Parts: sequence; structure tokens; C-alpha cells
Amino acid sequence: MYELHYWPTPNGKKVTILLEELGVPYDVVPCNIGRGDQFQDDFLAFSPNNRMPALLDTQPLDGGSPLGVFESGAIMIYLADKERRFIAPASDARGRNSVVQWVMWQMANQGPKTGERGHFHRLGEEAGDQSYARRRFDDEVNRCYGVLNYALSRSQYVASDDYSIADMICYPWTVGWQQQGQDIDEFPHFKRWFEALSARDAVVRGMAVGSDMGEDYSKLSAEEIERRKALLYNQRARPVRAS
Ligand SMILES: N[C@@H](CCC(=O)N[C@@H](CS)C(=O)NCC(=O)O)C(=O)O
Repeated sequence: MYELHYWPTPNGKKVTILLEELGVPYDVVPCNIGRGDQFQDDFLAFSPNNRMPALLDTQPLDGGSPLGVFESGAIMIYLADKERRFIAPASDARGRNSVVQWVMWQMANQGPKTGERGHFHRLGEEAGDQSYARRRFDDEVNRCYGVLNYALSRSQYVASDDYSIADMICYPWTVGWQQQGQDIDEFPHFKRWFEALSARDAVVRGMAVGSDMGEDYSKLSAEEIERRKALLYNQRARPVRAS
């Protein structure tokens, strides 16, 4: 059984799309990142970067104790390898490399750049002039759409003509293309792919996981809001905890 520690964000939805595509049973354990669940010691024990998603495989192939995996790209490679779907085996060096390099591209480019773009656009005036940061990340996000469009001009899916975890990991970050200031008609190959993925039942199910999660922030006390701000903003290194 897989236990997915999850909150409904693009990084979380990459993994629910894959789990739905695989059709394997899984439990979702809410990790409310607005409340600070990601700092709980039992979570940090298998997700030391205090970020979700994180996976616990309670039935790893070695028959040992539950196996924890953090970082969405690592989780997706782990699941695809274990279930032997949506990634080529090591014996197919070209096929596997093609998928892995796009998974790495997403983790190092599309995800962080789009995330930072959103961060700098959300800041209020009290944070000062953000025009450089906004322009920088607007351009990077646009560049990433161009990279995807180029890849998709050469093959049906991101890594090749086979649907793979490379597609599933990129898709959730593109659903907000309009809010990200993109004109989808600038990227016709991307648009074809986006529409094809949006029509897949498993993608629709994966994207919907956790749509009932969330909190009514208006019900939070002033103390709780202050506690969360102190915990979540301006995060710096934490002392090593005694085990
Ligand atoms: N590279 C990581 C990024 C994960 C990540 O940034 N998760 C965010 C939510 S999308 C999070 O847990 N944030 C908690 C925090 O900022 O404290 C991955 O792909 O798994």
C-alpha cells in the first residue's frame, strides 16, 4: 500500500495523476502546509526538506520496513520503476534517459521558476519594487513553455511518442497558463499535448484529489495567524533534532 502525504498543489498533483494512471490503491494523508504539518518530526523523518509530497511505501519489494521517498521526481521514478510502467527499464538506455532527463528538467526548471514567478507576483507593495524579479521569472516561465513546445514539436509526448511520467510531472504546472500570463496560441504543439492530457480520465481524477481539503482562513484566530506567519515565512535552517 502507498501512503501519500499530500496537499492539493501542482507538486502534489503530479503524484496523484501517476497513482491514478497506475490504478494502484493508495491512501492520502493530508499534510496541511498552511498549518505547518510539514514541520512535524514524524513527517521530517522521511521528508527532511519539510516539503510535500512525500511517499511511504508500506510494502517495498525488499519486504522490509516502510520505505520513505521525498521529492516528487524521485517519487515518480520510484513508483514507475516498481510498477514497471510509464518509464523504460535501465536496459533501454535511450528510452530511460529520455524520460529521466525531462523529469530532471521539470524539477530544476519548470517547477521552481513557475513557483518563484507566482511568489513575486503575489507580494504586496510593502515588499518594495519587484519589477526585476517579476520580469526575470515571467521570462523564465515563458522560456519553459517554449522548451516544452519545442519538445512536443518533435514527438507526441514530452520524452518520446510514449506517454510517461515526464508528461505527468509537467502537466499540473501548466494548468494555470492563463494566470501565468501565457498565450497558449503561441505554443501550438504544447496546446495539442495540453488538450490531450486534460481529456485523460486519470489526469482529471488525479487533479481532483484533495479538492475537498482546505481551510476557512476567516475562522482562524489572530494568534494562530501569527503562529503560522512565524513558522512559514522567512524559513531558515533548523537545529538538528535529537533522534
Ligand atoms: N522539489 C519539491 C518541491 C516541493 C514543494 O515545494 N512543496 C511545497 C508545496 S507545492 C511545500 O511543501 N511547501 C511547504 C513550505 O513551503 O513550507 C518537489 O517537487 O517535491
